[in-house]
Amino acid sequence: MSIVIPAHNEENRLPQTLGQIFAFLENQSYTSEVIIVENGSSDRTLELAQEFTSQHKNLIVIREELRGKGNAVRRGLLDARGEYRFICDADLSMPINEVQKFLPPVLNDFDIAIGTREAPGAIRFNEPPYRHWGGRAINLVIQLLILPGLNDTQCGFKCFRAEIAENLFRQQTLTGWSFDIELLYLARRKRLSIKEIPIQWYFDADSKVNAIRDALHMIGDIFRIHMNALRGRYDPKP
Ligand SMILES: Nc1nc2c(ncn2[C@@H]2O[C@H](COP(=O)(O)OP(=O)(O)O)[C@@H](O)[C@H]2O)c(=O)[nH]1
Ligand SMILES: [Mg+2]
Repeated sequence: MSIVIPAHNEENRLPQTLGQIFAFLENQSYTSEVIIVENGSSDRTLELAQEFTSQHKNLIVIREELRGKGNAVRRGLLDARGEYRFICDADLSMPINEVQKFLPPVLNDFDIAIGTREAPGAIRFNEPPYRHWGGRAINLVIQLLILPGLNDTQCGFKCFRAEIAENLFRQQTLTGWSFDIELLYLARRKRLSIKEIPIQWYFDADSKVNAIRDALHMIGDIFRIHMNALRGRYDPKP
């Protein structure tokens, strides 16, 4: 398995996350790698990540020149070698044990498994109401225009089978926070199976999301995907 962590100014949150991930992986029967993709940080995220490589041979640290979470995730998922490729936010806002719900033998026969904070069985801890209702409003627009039926496209924990990742991420055009919406839209068009996995999720006040600016940008991106689709930009090349 590959665990891909996009990291931007994460010097405070990354050490604990890496400690928990490696402790978990050491007890698993499968082989694994962890890929940190850093871009645009103004703190010591890159140096700190590189220091960890001396203790962990299966840790790869990448500096991506292009900005944005979407660019970082694409780079990591395409460089990864795992049969299963798991995107994981640097704050590990989901207990690492939950990863097992995204993998065989617990989960079988899927192309993409996405963490959801909205399905029955999910638990959200400490999320402020403004963030929750802001997220719900954006999800409404996403469902109306692009992805009916998916209640949480933005959760930072998603697992792709290798060939699905290779296929989808090459078609990605969005570079920022909304990249998940485009990927899931592409997946729907290809009739891939998307499984929603209810998770435990802990809100972290140290979020990199700027509620107003990023929400407006996401609304713009949602319309961009909608227009791209109408213009046939996602159609298979002849
Ligand atoms: N590499 C990279 N990672 C980013 C960028 N923007 C956000 N991230 C990462 O995206 C993840 C989610 O960010 P977070 O602040 O936890 O967002 P929230 O959980 O939605 O509040 C974290 O791992 C961030 O470091 C970026 O521009 N580049
Ligand atoms: Mg977070």
